[in-house]
Amino acid sequence: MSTASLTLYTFAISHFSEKIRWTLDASGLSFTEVVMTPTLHVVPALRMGGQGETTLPILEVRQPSGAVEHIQDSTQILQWLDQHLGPLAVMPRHVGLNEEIMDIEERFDAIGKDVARYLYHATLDDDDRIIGMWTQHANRNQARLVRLFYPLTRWIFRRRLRINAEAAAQSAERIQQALAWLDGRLSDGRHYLVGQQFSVADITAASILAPLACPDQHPIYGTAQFRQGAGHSPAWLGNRPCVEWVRRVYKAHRLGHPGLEAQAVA
Ligand SMILES: N[C@@H](CCC(=O)N[C@@H](CS)C(=O)NCC(=O)O)C(=O)O
Repeated sequence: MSTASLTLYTFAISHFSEKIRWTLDASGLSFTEVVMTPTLHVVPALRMGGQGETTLPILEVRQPSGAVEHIQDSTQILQWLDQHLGPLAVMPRHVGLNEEIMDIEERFDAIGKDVARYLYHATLDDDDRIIGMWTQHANRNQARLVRLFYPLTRWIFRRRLRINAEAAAQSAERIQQALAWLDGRLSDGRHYLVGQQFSVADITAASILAPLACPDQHPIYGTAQFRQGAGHSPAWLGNRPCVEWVRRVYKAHRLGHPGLEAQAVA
């Protein structure tokens, strides 16, 4: 099994992709990243995932025998990695710890869509900005296609992710509840969310909140261009302890990622 090669299909801007990219890096598992272009990912994701879903990340596992398996959904990928290439240091198997870690993973996964909806609600009509972010790893023809179809894509995207003022306000509410929970958890001065060690609980919370906390080490969210966008500095975000914590976790633990100069396809 150890000789299986791993390919991770991602979006550069996806916080769920970041969660797995970070887990692989933190676990010392080498992988090739294929950064996909939103819109053009749909057909390959449906084909690879095989369950009618178009979401990334998807992990491709290629055995020396030539057998290929695809795992779609970040939680499924974590479990697969731990079962087949683990035990992963970031997923300690001690019964109590493991349950707590996976509860926190689930808690922050649950607001992943809210973070996306909240931010897209503020920016989706800024065509150049969104197309620019979506096509950073696209070739010229792919970028042209994305631009050409953007009005249609935006229409579909708005409906699929329910990007409207009312839903965005509800998302902001749910995000604030998660931030309040995190502030409470950190109020005893702890460094890590579970026990004394860095784990998938920290990776998930920090990755999912990265688009709001904009840590310097994130290749997209850490850029001045992203930070200056609308919706990134709501009053409720402020300098709350959990936002500082996300930045500290990134600074301390998001080391050694080679960047996103990965192969870009579709
Ligand atoms: N439950 C999924 C959620 C992943 C997800 O929502 N991915 C977004 C990007 S952050 C996506 O692929 N959106 C495009 C689509 O749904 O086609 C996971 O944990 O992997």
